[in-house]
Amino acid sequence: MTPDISLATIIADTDLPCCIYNASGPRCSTEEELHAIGESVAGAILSKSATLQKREGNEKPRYADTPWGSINSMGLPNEGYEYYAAFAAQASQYDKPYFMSVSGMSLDENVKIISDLENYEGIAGIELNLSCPNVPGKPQTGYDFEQSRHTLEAVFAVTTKPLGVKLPPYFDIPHFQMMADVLNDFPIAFVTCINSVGNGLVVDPATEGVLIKPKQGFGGIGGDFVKPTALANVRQFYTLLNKNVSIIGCGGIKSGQDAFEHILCGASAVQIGTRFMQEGTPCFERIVSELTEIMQKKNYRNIEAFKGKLKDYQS
Ligand code: RRO
Repeated sequence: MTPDISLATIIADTDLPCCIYNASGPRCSTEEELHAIGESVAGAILSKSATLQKREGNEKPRYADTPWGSINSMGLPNEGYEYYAAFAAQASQYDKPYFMSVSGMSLDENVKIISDLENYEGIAGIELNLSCPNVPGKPQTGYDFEQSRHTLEAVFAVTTKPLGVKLPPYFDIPHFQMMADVLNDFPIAFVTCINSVGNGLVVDPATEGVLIKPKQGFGGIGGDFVKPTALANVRQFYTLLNKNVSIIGCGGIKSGQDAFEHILCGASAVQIGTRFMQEGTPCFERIVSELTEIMQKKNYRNIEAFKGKLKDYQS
């Protein structure tokens, strides 16, 4: 990192040495994978979304790369929340915070997990996933505003830890306002925008078939095509939410320029999903150096210098 340029940020009242880290999902399911993130330049470690019990997830193949990104229908494979809660003790060896993603299969499950996490130290915050698109028969909570409110009432009643939410992408202006109205009634620490664009379909003309096995090939879309949607969601929630809520950008970030755009729209940190899956931990170092170079050229010494400062169209 260039000495006079800092990528440090603060999320959930915790210092991150670098504003770039992993999205929940790729390469963060096992201790080995979480340690690899700890050893990289990523500014935080975030776990795979955890359920009450260990889950195998959907049938394979359940992830595919495409020329523009990825499609997945993993179906929440994970080791169960106790495994990720126990990792907090090991994460303390790194000079960066550890966040846990939680995605219970029901409201009761979320309440049970989140109340039990009170017994663990070393978890800087909980990212409550309101947007898994891939469990057959389970709608995405974030698309049901009343259910989202009900969920937040229940989980905030049982936690003292900083809690943020991972949202699905919204596409209609009134929906941004409706979700912001819900979130602004709670002491939300951060909002991560966006999860994958749910239930896309990728067709292979050679085989005349789909790319992944679960759900007749339908799955969450990540990568290049989701960046404009991710930027729109970051911008909307940056504008609409209470000012003490940090926005974490996720979606289509594979270069320093992509990270720069997310921060301009209002992101205090950015997460890497598809590209981290494809490239592994070296992506963090590369994106850090690309972003640093952009900041150097523009004479920005820290991310506060341009965070949220997106300009309207100027003729
Ligand atoms: O495990 C998954 O299928 C998955 C989850 Br929980 C999520 O939140 N987003 C996604 O694209 N896949």
